[in-house]
Amino acid sequence: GVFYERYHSLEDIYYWINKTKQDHSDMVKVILIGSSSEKRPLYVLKLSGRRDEVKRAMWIDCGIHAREWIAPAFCMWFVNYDRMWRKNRSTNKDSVCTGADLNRNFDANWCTKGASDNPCDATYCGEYPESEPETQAVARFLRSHKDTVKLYLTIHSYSQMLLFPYSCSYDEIPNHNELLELVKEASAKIRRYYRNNYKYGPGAKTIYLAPGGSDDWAYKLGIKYSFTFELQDRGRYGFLLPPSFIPQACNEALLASKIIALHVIRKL
Ligand code: 0X9
Ligand code: ZN
Repeated sequence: GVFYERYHSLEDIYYWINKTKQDHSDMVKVILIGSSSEKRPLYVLKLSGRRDEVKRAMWIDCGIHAREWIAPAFCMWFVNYDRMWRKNRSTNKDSVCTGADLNRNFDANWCTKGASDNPCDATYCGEYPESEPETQAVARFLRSHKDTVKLYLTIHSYSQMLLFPYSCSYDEIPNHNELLELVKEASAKIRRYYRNNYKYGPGAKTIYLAPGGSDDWAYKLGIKYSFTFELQDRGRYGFLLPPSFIPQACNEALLASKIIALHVIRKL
């Protein structure tokens, strides 16, 4: 955002430190380490993985020399550069925060409970349904092919779950039992073949209420077989799944895809 392309007053920087801590309380800690000759607080911003492992650390200070303004600008830039990004990269008007959650931007009970209307939040729903170019592109394509697309799969990670609509409400879909049986069978096969557990069920009940998702939107569009797969793992590595896990994670998803696709073909 444009905020990081400017120099800021000390007062602004204090505000920014506090805001960063609040918005990323799982990764950012603020430590008071002393005060300046003019008695202003000196803070350390401690960044860590979500599990807050204290094994190896790196120190950066910026602005030991007061006139070197680019130095503190770099420290802020560095902190803002977060590789565990979730959202897209759109700029939000009236906010310094970037991005909307594309899986909250579809037109399915858009921006109700389970999504946020605050551009700084990870589940920001966007300005209006399909406000984001990525959402729009997918939605347009599927709308224009809705009679041919019989099965919709969307792949996420992590938590090992096979989900179907709805996530945008607790309502049961008309073919609830059929889809439940399907994901149950898929989960059982994964357990048998790969000795790995996948939870399954409708999104809202199985994981959480989350409106504006692509699976619910696709279902409402008329695609009666619509699923979200949450792949490996269950939290040990989380989003940072080591490459050596790729083959099994993909084979598990492949097995589930096959079972579901075969069922859909039989039903055509
Ligand atoms: O919250 C999400 O968008 C998905 N979980 S994730 O951890 N990959 O972010 C779950 C999506 C379930 N389906 C819908 N919310 N429609
Ligand atoms: Zn996801």
